[in-house]
Amino acid sequence: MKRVITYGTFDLLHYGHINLLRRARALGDYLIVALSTEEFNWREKQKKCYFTYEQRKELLESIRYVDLVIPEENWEQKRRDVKLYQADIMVMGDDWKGKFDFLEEEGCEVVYLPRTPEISTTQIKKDLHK
Ligand code: C2G
Repeated sequence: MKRVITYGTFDLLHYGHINLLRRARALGDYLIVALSTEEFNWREKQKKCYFTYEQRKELLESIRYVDLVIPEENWEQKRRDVKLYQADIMVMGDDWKGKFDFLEEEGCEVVYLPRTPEISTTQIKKDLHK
């Protein structure tokens, strides 16, 4: 049983997120998504979520590629998470390339996948604002 973990905000869920989740799940047999809490998003990423944590969690749990959703509350939890959840692979979009290589020290492979072009939550908000 190969276990994959990924992290993100997943606000205004879109096909770029689905492309990431589908490819991440395809690298193993079980996909854990660590979902950024509103507090973490605001404190660390200055992102204001449109949907609450519970709403974003419900959306993610309805995706066939996702097996478990856990909260992401800080930057430091990744080392603990990969041990606690016995993750074999950590997957992120390549906008994070190189940022999480330290997890290899915990025996967890780190894979950065190409982002889906032209779509982002920020872009959706901008377009809707026009
Ligand atoms: N993503 C993608 N293509 C897009 C948009 C997003 O592949 N067009 C990927 C991102 O690279 C990320 C995941 O989808 O791997 C979730 O994206 P966000 O919700 O924007 O997550 P982010 O704010 O980057 O938070 O500790 C890590 C952070 O929590 C990641």
